[in-house]
Amino acid sequence: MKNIKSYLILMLWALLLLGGSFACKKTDPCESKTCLNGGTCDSGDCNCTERWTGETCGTQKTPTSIKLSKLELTKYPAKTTTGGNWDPSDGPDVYMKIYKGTTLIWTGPVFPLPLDPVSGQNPVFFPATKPELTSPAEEYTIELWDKDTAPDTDDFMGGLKFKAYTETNNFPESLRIECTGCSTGYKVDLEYIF
Ligand SMILES: [Ca+2]
Repeated sequence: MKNIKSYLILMLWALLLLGGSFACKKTDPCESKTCLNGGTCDSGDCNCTERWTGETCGTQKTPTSIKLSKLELTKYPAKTTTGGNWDPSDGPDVYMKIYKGTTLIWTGPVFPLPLDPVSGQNPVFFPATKPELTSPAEEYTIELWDKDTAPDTDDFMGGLKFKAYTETNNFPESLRIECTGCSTGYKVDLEYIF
């Protein structure tokens, strides 16, 4: 009788140990989960960083707007379309404009010096009020103008259409708005706002 009791106690311990070991074998749901783009796993779910969403943080979140923090002029015409000088005595004094469709959304500061097209130096603008693209996935137009004094009106030097955002562009820090054969070119730094 005593042996049976000891046997039963032993069996009970064996069952408890077995049960315990099964409990320990419960796998971590994060072990088989990969969270992309800096996302972290918590109980099998990915916590994504600001810019990303989706099951594994692999889908871009569309920013609410994009600000242009730095605008570099990479190309501009030395002469007018008729071969004349922009200004009689020196190079053009330029500024940029940005349109959404036909609506002017931003006019930049005039570059402090007349441009010297042979210098090879790209004029760079750090606007106090940054242009803000409030519909980032839509098309905008950037234009270059030569400032003139009244009664002369400012001269259009060239412009390009651009999109600062696509669903798969991986959030570049800067964007080149350029094309072969175009009279003007731009490089802009992008700030994403969510
Ligand atoms: Ca001028």
